[in-house]
Amino acid sequence: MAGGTLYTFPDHWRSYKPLIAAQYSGAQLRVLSSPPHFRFGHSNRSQDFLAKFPAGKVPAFEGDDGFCVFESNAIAYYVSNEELRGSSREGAAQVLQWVNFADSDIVPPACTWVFPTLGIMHYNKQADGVHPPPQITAKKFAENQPKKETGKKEKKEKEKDKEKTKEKDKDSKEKEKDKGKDKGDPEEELDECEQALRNEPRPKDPFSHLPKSPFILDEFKRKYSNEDTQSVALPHLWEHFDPQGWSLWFCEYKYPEQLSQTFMSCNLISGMFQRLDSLRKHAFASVLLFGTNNDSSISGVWLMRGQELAFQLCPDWQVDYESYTWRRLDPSSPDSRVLVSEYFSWEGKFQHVGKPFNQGKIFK
Ligand SMILES: N[C@@H](CCC(=O)N[C@@H](CS)C(=O)NCC(=O)O)C(=O)O
Repeated sequence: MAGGTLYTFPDHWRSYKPLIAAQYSGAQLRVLSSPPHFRFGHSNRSQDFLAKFPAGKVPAFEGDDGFCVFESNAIAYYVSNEELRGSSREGAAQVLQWVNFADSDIVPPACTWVFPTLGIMHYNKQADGVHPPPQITAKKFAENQPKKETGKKEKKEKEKDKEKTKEKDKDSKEKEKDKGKDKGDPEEELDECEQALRNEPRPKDPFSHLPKSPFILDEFKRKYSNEDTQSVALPHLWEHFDPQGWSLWFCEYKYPEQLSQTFMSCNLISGMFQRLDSLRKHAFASVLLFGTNNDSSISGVWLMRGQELAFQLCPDWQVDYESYTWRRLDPSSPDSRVLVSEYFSWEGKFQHVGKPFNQGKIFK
């Protein structure tokens, strides 16, 4: 049975297709639709995500066995069972027929009709005329389908429901028209994706509570990137460092015995940096790998805004930091200065490490 993770945003109607199929087939789907695990508009644009799903769209499915597939219909197909896919060639063709029919003939007019009532788009009279109302199209087809017997009582209930729905549709359409009248100018129209993005709570700056600091991280980064570390960047750091607004930390990877190939250890470091992308404005780090295959360790020095470990301020930043031990460095102590100097310049004795420097990565 195909089990795995479905990436989406909350209540995304396209995701209902795989979710419903999974309900029928018994496939186990884990849904990641909100932070810290998945944030629509961010996570689906990350390198990690794009490597697996080049279209960068949701829903997207990652199987427990690593198989990745996007497009809601394809995912629904994959998590289905034989009965849902059609067990004969004819059955399978009919399933495909209805899937395609829904996409081409039901979804577009349904969007034109339904999105305005959801407040996703404004009512658009012109567009409304382009497609026949979905109820009409679908009704035409439904009428031609072999009918199932329905009990009298059930029929009556259904009739009542139909009437109610008609009334509601009329009401909301009327309201939408009135809304349209009030608005002289056509307003910005959002499609459902834009709407979902807009609905995402805007991330607040996790450092907004801190008083302004005279230390400008970008200036230091520029010195570090363009000039000599020992003779220019480090003296600049010590001259301008603001110990009230910023802090320095030493970190060590907790599980060196699990580090095997050095390229994998490097991926571990770069993976962490990637996941911390949104912290770049507020932090700088040099994280180094020591030793060689099957005998290595990772440690580094971080410069970050505030007096707390910044990772604690935002759930998105908490994936990796607990795999490290953290020690605050006193910027006025000569030992700390040596440590910072060695880690930032990738030169020195690294006495506490006991393994030779192998390579380093800079977070900036
Ligand atoms: N045909 C695709 C459509 C998927 C799609 O367009 N998804 C939009 C959300 S509605 C998306 O992920 N857009 C990416 C973005 O806006 O970042 C399907 O059925 O899965």
